[in-house]
Amino acid sequence: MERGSIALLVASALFQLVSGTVNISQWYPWGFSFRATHYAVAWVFIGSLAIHIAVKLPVVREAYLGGLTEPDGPGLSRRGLLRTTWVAAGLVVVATAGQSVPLLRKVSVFAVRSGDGPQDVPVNRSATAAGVEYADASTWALDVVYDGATRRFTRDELERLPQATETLPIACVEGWSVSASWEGVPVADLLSAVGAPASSRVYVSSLQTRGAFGSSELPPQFAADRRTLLALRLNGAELDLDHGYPCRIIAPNRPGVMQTKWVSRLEVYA
Ligand SMILES: Nc1nc2c(c(=O)[nH]1)N[C@H]1C(S)=C(S)[C@@H](COP(=O)(O)O)O[C@H]1N2
Ligand SMILES: [Mo]
Repeated sequence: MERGSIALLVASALFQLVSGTVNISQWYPWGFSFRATHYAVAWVFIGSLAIHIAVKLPVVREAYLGGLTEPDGPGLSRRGLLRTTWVAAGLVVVATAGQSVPLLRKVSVFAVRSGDGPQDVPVNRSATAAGVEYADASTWALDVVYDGATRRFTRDELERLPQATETLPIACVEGWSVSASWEGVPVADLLSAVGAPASSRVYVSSLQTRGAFGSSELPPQFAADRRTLLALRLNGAELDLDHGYPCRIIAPNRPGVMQTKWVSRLEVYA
């Protein structure tokens, strides 16, 4: 039991550390879902820790009742162990605190790096990384599908519709958030253009050909909210290709991962 629980404890801790670090650098050399696996292995870790503590309880009890004595022989002393723990914890703090402490940004190698993107907004995944090769306004068009019919909007047609401007953040689940001014067509207007009720569910898909997050769903309350835009412009200029040109979704109170870029199709379900 003891050996087994230690093996499990060490294996699961190493797995979490290595896969988590690799995930921070957005490198996925494996075939499984990072999130689901990381979550499941966290439970394995907690379970093996509980077993380990239970197995060691008699030793802990004995140490407390008999007083703490330094064990003889080779190995780390109690002081040495504590010192090592402090140093390790200090290194972890320095390696990550730059996320919140600007002074430490350069040395915090594990902190979230949003980088500097075009138009003063970081880029999470570039058009090249997403395999978007066909974002040309002369051939691109947006399909809005509702009740068996498809209405096609060219980029010019979208530009001629009444435009709205909203200040909304991109809030990435990886730990950065940047507010920006977005200009475009309220999704609610597109719904009424195809005769769909305001409280419809909208399935958004994009030109993306590689990787996750190429589509998302706008629940009815998001689709009906007039601040939810199909954005064409960002911070006063044409949307950059890496920010989702020809158009992208921007909605309030929505994780960045669902602010779908390079939108090509809206499927509306009443
Ligand atoms: N099609 C598509 N849209 C996407 C993504 C993506 O990978 N593909 N990434 C999302 C994520 S995780 C974030 S945080 C935002 C970032 O938008 P930005 O790159 O314009 O800052 O876009 C979202 N939209
Ligand atoms: Mo994100």
